[in-house]
Order: sequence, then structure tokens, then C-alpha cells
Amino acid sequence: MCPKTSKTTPLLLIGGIVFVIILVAITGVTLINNINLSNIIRLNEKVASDSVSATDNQIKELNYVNNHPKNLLAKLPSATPANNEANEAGDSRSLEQIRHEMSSVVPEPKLSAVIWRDGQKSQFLDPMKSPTLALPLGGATVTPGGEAVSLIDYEKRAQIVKMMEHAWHNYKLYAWGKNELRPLSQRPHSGSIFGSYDLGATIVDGLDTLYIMGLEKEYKEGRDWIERRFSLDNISAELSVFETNIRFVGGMLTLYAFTGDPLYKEKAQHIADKLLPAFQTPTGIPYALVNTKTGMAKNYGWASGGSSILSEFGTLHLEFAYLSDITGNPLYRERVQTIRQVLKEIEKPKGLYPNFLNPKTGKWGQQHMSLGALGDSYYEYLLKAWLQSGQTDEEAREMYDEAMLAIMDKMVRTSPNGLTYVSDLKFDRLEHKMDHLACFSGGLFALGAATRQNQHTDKYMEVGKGITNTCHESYIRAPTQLGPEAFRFSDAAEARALRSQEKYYILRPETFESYFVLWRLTHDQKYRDWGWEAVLALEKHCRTPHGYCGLRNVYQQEPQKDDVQQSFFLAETLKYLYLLFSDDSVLPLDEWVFNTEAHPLPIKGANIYYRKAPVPLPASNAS
Ligand code: DMJ
Repeated sequence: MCPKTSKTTPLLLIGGIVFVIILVAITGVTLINNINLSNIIRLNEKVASDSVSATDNQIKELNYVNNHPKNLLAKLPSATPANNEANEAGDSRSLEQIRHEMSSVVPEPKLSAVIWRDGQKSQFLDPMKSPTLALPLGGATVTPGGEAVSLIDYEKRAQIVKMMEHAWHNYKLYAWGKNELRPLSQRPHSGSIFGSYDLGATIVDGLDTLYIMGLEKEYKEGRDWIERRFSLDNISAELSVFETNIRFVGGMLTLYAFTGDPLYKEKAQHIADKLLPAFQTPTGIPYALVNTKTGMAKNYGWASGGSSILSEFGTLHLEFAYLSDITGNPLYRERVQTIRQVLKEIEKPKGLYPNFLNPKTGKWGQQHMSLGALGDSYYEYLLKAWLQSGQTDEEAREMYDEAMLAIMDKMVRTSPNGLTYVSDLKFDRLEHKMDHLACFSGGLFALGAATRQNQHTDKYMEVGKGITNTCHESYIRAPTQLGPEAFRFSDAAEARALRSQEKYYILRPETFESYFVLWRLTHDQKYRDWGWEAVLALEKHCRTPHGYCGLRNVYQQEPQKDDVQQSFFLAETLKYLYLLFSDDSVLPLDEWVFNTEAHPLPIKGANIYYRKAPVPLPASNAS
């Protein structure tokens, strides 16, 4: 037995080993196959999830898109008499009228029609070159063949949503109800513009962005906070009239337009009422600061002998005019109309507006002119007041055209290497420097050109594109790929900051705002590419585990962070970036006009969300 056993043992052993080898080989091949297979599955899943996430994204848009005028049309009942739906929206037009006005609107594009742009296609979609486009400023994008196409870049847009979530969740975690977040120290921050009270600036400023992005849970917690906690009663805060208007009044007005929720109208009016005492000056030009309790108002000590600042008192018109229309109270519009009249009638040196005006004497202060700090949004609001009025406020458009003509002549220059920029002007001397703030003017020049055809149109569009290009240059000439607070043009440098106090970046939106406007107007892919470059730079340098910070010096490889997440990062920077990767039908520019804090306001006569207060019926004289 034993020998027999000893003979069969090696055989069994060899057989076993061979078996194991075969088993391993089979398993290996299967494994490899499986890996390939799972890759393929994963790939398929990705393809599927892309379409799912596309669908998800669309679903996320529902609260906005479903209520969008284009889609509302489909929901309107066929009955023609004056309808409740429109009346609920504060719109006095009949269904028939709405139907008629909306009939030229192209339906929301189908998902299957998603296309990715290429250079060739952007050519014929350039509204400046293609007058055949029915809605050059908005609506779904339409090819010359009349086919509706969607221009959503889902992946990039989803990244912006994630950034918003990161900014919001950390604010919520460490600074809820306070004004802003300090991401490095994980505690609240409050700049003096908020009068050192807890006004939830990030909530009010960021809420419409959450709404647009379809971040419903976050939106609801913000709304809830506003309802329960936001009030300017019983506090003695010294508020900046301008900042409070553009961030708080503007934010509430947009939310009211979006939702029709009376809470926002009440709050907008409540805030504006607190600002009104600042307008009690001999000229009607408001002071810069007002105390919410006492109504005492004053100007900044540093502002040219007690002057008010052009970009501040000149950036109230959109909000105050709209507030009058939705409340039925003409007072707010009257206040800004007074400012308009002063500025219309006053003599303008060389056709330009200095940055300082004394509210008591009605005389200009120092003759410094700028499309950057202290001047910027005044010019913006001239064009936009005209747009907001449905292009009926001709006075505003004329004042805009005249001002821009003078700026073109006296302040817009080209550098030796061909970069277009807007200088500051101090008395008769050009200071060849451009603020980051002035980078919004690329979009402004372009928007002005796209909305009125005259002998300057082509030139203005060219300047708009040129300024936007220069601002992009100021970004890519910095190792961080983020632009400095101000940059200069001299023999030594072009589009670069030279002084240490102008090398910082505080998460500002102006350059992206121009990318967004230029993208909408030209569909040139480069604006999206530039926006994406900036997103990568923001992620690399400004993102921290607890929110986003500005940088102290954009020219350092590893710049120090400033520990402030500005409320305008949520209100503007992320909104413009989100819209840059969205379809044109999301907030079309022929239905919405953005206030200077990127809060979209509806355009009268073009947008059923205008929600004008019903005109009171004439008193009955029956008895
Ligand atoms: C914002 O508050 C507004 O855009 C304002 O018009 C200028 N400054 C900031 C953003 O940089």
C-alpha cells in the first residue's frame, strides 16, 4: 500500500498544482475581463449618469425653469379672460396679451438637442454678424435654420454649483446670520459697510444664486432666516446707502420677482424706507451713510470736502424705480428721478462726470473721473435704467450715450502692445491705470452696442471685447491666474499691478461678468475657456477647507489668503460663472437686467415676472 501510495502522491501533487495553475489562469483572465467589463460598465454608467445628471440638472432647475415665462406659456389655461395666474403675479395683462407677447419666444430646448460649441458654429451665432437671429439677447439659442439648441456645459456648471455649496455650507456652519465668513479662522466677519450688525449679508446676497442653481434646501433655510430674523428695526446701525441698496434691497427685489413671495417685497420696502432719510439734502443727492435708528445721515470724511460719491448715489435707480412699481408707491422713483435731474442739468467738465458731488451745494468736488472705483456703476445704471424700462426711458439712454462718447474720447486708450483699457482721469492728466472694478465695462460697452445700432455700435463692441481681453490678460499675467485689484500701463509693464497695495484679489466678479455678457452676445468659446481657467485658479488658490478667501498678492506662487469670503462671491462671482456655462434661456438678457450686485431684475413689458402693483380702480362716483 505504502509504495503504491508513494507513487500516486507526486502524481496527485502535480495534478493539483496543474489544476491550481489552470484555476489561477482562468480566474486571472476572468478578472481581467471583469476589470475591462467593469470599466465598460463604469463608462456606460458615466455616459448614463451624465445624461441622468443632465436630467437631474434640469430637474434642479425646475423651480426656476418651470416658472420661467417661456414654460409658463405652456401652463396657461386656454381661457382668454383676465386671469388669476397673471394677476397673482401682479401682472395686469390679460392672458391673451401675455400669450401674444410670448408667442415669439422659442420653446425651451430639448435635452437631445444639447450640442457642444465649436468655432465654426459660433460664427453664425454671433448676433452682431447675424441679424437673422430673432432674439439676439435671449431666448433659447436658435440656429439660422430655426432649430433650438441648448448650450449648457453640464460638467463645468456642476462644478460651480459645488463651489456654491462649499461657500454656503461653511458660512452656515461658522457664521450663520452674521454678515460674512472668515474661512481660515472659521468665525464671522463683518465689514463696516454692514454697520457692524448681524444682517445676514451672505444670506440675503447669495439667496437668488441658490434659487437659480436649484439648491432648494439651502434656499429654504435662507428664506426662513429672512422671515424670522431679518429686520432693521430696533438697531442703531450706520449703513452704507449704496451697499445696502445693491445687496439687500436688490437681493430682496430679485427674490420677489422670482417667487412672488410678499415677504421679499415687504423686506425690500422696509430696508429702502430706512435709507430714505439720507435723501434729505438741499439737492436731493443722498448722503453715503445713514443711521437706521436716528435717521442721521452723513458723508465719508475722506470724500472730497463732504461730497457724495457718484458710483454710490448714482447706483440706486434700478432698485428704487422697481420698488415703486411693485409697491405702487411713487416715492422711491421720485427720489432717484431727482438725482437724475441734478446730474442731467449740471455742467459736465468735458462731458464727463467727476466722482464727487457736494449734496449741499450741488457742485462737483475733485475732478477725478473713473470707470473703476467711485464712478463705475453710475454709467452701468444709465444703460440699465433704459433697459429695465423696456427701452422707454430715453433720457437715461441719451445720458449713457453722451457719457460713453466722452469716455471713449478722453479715457479709453490702447497700450503700445495693443491692449485696450480705460484710464482714470485726474483733472487733465490721464493715470494709465485700470481698477479691477472697471473690468465690468467690457460687458457694459458690449451690451450698449448690442442694444442700439448707430455709427458707434461696431467701435463700442470692439472696445467691449478689447477691455474684456485686457482684463483676461491681467489675470493670466499673474502666476496665480487671478487678476490684481488694479493694473497699469507704462513702459515697464502692461496689465500688471506695480504697487504692493494693488496686488490683491478679493474674489471680485467684474471680469467674469464681462465674460458672461460677451459669451451671451457672441458665443465665442474663448469666454467660457477664460471663465474655466479662472475657476481652476479659484479652486487652487482661494479654496480652503472652510470656504473661499481672497489673496494678498496674486503675483506670488503661494499667496497668502485674506480670510474673508465676501458676500459678493456668492451673489456675483459664482452666479456669473454659473450663467456662463448655462443656456441663454436661463435669465435671458432681453427679459432680465442685472443690478450691480448681479441681482437680476425683470424688464418692464418683456417679462411677466415684473409683478407691477395693480393700478387702484378709480373711486366710484355712483352715489
Ligand atoms: C460689488 O459689491 C458690486 O459689484 C459693486 O458694484 C462693486 N464692488 C463689488 C464687487 O467687486
